[in-house]
Amino acid sequence: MGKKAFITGITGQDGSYLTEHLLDLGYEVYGFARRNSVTEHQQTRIENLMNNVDLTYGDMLDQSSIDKLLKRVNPDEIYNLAAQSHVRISFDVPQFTVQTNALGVLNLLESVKINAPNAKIYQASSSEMFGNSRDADNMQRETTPMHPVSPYGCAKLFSYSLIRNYRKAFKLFASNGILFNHESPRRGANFVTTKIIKNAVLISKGKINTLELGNLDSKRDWGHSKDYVRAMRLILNHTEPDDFVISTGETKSIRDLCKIVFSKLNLNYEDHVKINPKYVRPDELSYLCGDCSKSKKILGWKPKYSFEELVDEMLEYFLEKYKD
Ligand code: NAP
Ligand code: G4F
Repeated sequence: MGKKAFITGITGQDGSYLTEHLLDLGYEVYGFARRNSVTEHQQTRIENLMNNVDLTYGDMLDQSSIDKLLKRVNPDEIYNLAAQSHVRISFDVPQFTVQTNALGVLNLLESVKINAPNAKIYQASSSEMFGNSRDADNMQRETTPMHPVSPYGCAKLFSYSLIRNYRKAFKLFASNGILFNHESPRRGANFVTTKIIKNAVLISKGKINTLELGNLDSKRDWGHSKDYVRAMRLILNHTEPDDFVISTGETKSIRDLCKIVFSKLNLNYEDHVKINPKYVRPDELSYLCGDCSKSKKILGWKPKYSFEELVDEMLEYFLEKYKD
């Protein structure tokens, strides 16, 4: 019988790719879905997998739902991907963000301690935890100080610390993946990559004329979600629990991304992109570029997708979607 994996956040971008990856490897996959008034919305990304996963209603804020699943399944591996994952929105709903992204992880760890103490736990930690901190070589790595600049980043830093604390204090196999931005055609519509690529395609088809954005000068290290979910499994299958940066080591500004995407569609971004202060954040993380040497050396992980291939895949997806 294959290993049993419990994925929180299974309906999200990473949850859907991780499910496909684990099913391919022969795992049994269990997941939580939250109640949504439009049920179909909950399952859009995993529609094709519904016959192969065990999906139950649950929420990180409802510890009884976590307890029930862990008692019933006793999973070998737990991937905690559930989060209010939008940084800008964490300024609008800071309490919900902190409850889910921080206290939700505490709920999970407490439940694991009692109901499944031998399960290995992966925590979806984030490069947003670094804030505007970087090493002398302009990169962030596992040892770089963390000074988050958003409620999202603060909550993720709390959870990151809790994972390390429970690892040491209670001997849980609990690991952090410190993942830099990763994207795909399944990325939510209000993250900057999808927002730029989808709207540039709509502009190229004459359906709209303008794209409103916030800060064009921040820089991000963008990889592909498919590569990053492979890393999650490697992290849990390493001999000991530890913390790992997953990144590409390349960085580009939002302006660079606009230029690249619009020019692929034979457009000039300056004719269409307008700044709307509503998309500028109260505080901003201006630069990310991750050094993943530790993951390369210890896990043997490296990304397969280039930035160019990521952009092309997302462009093809939206060109096909809006072809008529
Ligand atoms: P995503 O697409 O926004 O997915 C988030 C998932 O969490 C969704 O399934 C969502 O369910 C679920 N969720 C939200 N609140 C919940 C709650 N209270 N209880 C249970 N489930 C809840 O995010 P993603 O891009 O896949 O990211 C996965 C994880 O990695 C997140 O923790 C994110 O913070 C972290 N991360 C992401 C990146 C990145 O660049 N993508 C980088 C570093 C870290 P609904 O479908 O019901 O909303
Ligand atoms: O695409 P973003 O919203 O991603 P952000 O804030 O970097 O967060 C993502 O990556 C984190 C890892 O570093 C994850 F932990 C987190 O869950 C999420 O997946 O914004 C990227 C950049 C920012 O500097 C933002 O200010 O794009 C800038 N930006 C400019 N105009 C915009 C916009 N971002 C969004 N979402 N929308 C805009 O109109």
